[in-house]
Amino acid sequence: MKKTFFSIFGIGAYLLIPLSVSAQKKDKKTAVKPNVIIILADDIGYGDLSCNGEPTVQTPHVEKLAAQGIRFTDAHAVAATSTPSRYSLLTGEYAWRRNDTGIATGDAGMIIKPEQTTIADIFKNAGYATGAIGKWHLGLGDKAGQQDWNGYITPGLKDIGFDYSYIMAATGDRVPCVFVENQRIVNLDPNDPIEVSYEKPFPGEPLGKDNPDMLYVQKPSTSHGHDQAIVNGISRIGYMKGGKSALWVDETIADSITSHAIEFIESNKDQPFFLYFATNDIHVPRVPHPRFTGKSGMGPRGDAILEFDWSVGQIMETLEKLGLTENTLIILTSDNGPVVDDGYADRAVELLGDHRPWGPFRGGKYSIFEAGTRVPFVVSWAGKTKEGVSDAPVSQIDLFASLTGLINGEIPANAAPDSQNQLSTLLGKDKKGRKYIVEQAGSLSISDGTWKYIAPGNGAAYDKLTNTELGNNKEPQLYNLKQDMGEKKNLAGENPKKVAELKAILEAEKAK
Ligand code: NG6
Ligand code: CA
Repeated sequence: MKKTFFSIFGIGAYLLIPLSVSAQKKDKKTAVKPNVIIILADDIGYGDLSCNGEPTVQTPHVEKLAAQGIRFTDAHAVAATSTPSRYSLLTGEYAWRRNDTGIATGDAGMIIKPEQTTIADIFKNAGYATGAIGKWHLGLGDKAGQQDWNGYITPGLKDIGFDYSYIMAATGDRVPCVFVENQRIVNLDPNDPIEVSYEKPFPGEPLGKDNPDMLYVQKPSTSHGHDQAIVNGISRIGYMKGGKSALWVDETIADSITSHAIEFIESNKDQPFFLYFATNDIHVPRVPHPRFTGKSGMGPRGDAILEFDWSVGQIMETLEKLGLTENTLIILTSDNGPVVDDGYADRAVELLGDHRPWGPFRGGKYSIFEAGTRVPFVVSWAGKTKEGVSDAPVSQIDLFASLTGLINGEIPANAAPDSQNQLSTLLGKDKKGRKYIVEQAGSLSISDGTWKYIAPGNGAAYDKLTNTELGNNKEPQLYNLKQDMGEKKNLAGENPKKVAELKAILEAEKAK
């Protein structure tokens, strides 16, 4: 038989069989578009996740994700606060190119304009289902204070590439304290319309600053700011009235957004999807579900980290259950560095113990020192990413072009001007990374992975309320991050050449 087979078809046919099988497999492989999930934490610092070497709070789900992917040690958010950071991630444009991307109020108009291209547009144009779930903080509607909160809020996320959205308009500490699903407030009773203002209080509505007795004892009361509308016994930034049936319950925010993320994944399991999952954890007010209360030994801040880890575990478990793990790329990161007291008396400072939310770095949220933007960053795609740790300089600004590269999408002219395709570094194929990382807080800085130059600025050097070294200085600063990752020794005086070189590159970047 064997002889006949070879004599009739020859060696070519012998090869043909395995060849055609593998060609088929390959076709199938290239036809399958990977799902992409960006998990964006809020205010989680480099040292807050146990995968980064701080053993004080255990985050096993993130550890598992990191163990099956790549953990980056020199990864940056573009800015040290939420709005500019998120703007940059979603548009691929440095937020500092615009002057309206500072921390947004809860009634800000939509900062990303419908005519702009977002990373969600790229996915949508490539045939993906797209969803944004969780914290938004990039404004809604046309103009500040002009939204139709009781009707269809437009423009909204549908106009910038997200087919589905289930969001908090701004932050947990800003009104309106409601979920907005596909541009309508969830559970709103038309007989109890909601009103929102950032200008003046509504007569008759109690405010935190005059009614400390109304703030629940078991929930954090304010330590600075946050003394306006009282919602669920917690006073917030901004004024609101009505909408009682629509108010979120702080303890179940994580449950609510996580279950919506799971539903989104389940309902799109048979087609490629892009999910932007932005947690409320661990932004203030930190009010995790009672099942996490007391579990970290560090009070609500530590408990909120555990809740974040739980959400990550839920997403991973869902993918596993649906058999999607191997076809889903997950990027886990944070919008900016950590802060301990961010305005609520939740005992975070007192209970911190040995925990270092900022890891080995200086500064924190709001700061131009490293901890402001050097954030946790894990890229995980089971079987596709090379497992390990990478010290390549990477930035969230590059997610736009890199993910476009991943799905063979197209970036229209003028879109994502600052984003570079860094896919091979992100997938662990090389450790090149970005030549320069630009960071934004009070001023701008630029780093090549070794040298970091901080442009002089007039801002305060220190913020007493949050106990943060902001890093601003009227003099230029230069640090050697390889030898001095804690940015203790300003070498600008002894290395004027390096200062001039990095300054020129930063100036050229600004002039683009
Ligand atoms: C600050 C708030 C802070 C936080 C931050 C934005 C006060 C006193 N402080 O103005 O609590 O909300 O804005 O944080 O109001 S971010 O992570 O969304 O950028
Ligand atoms: Ca933040």
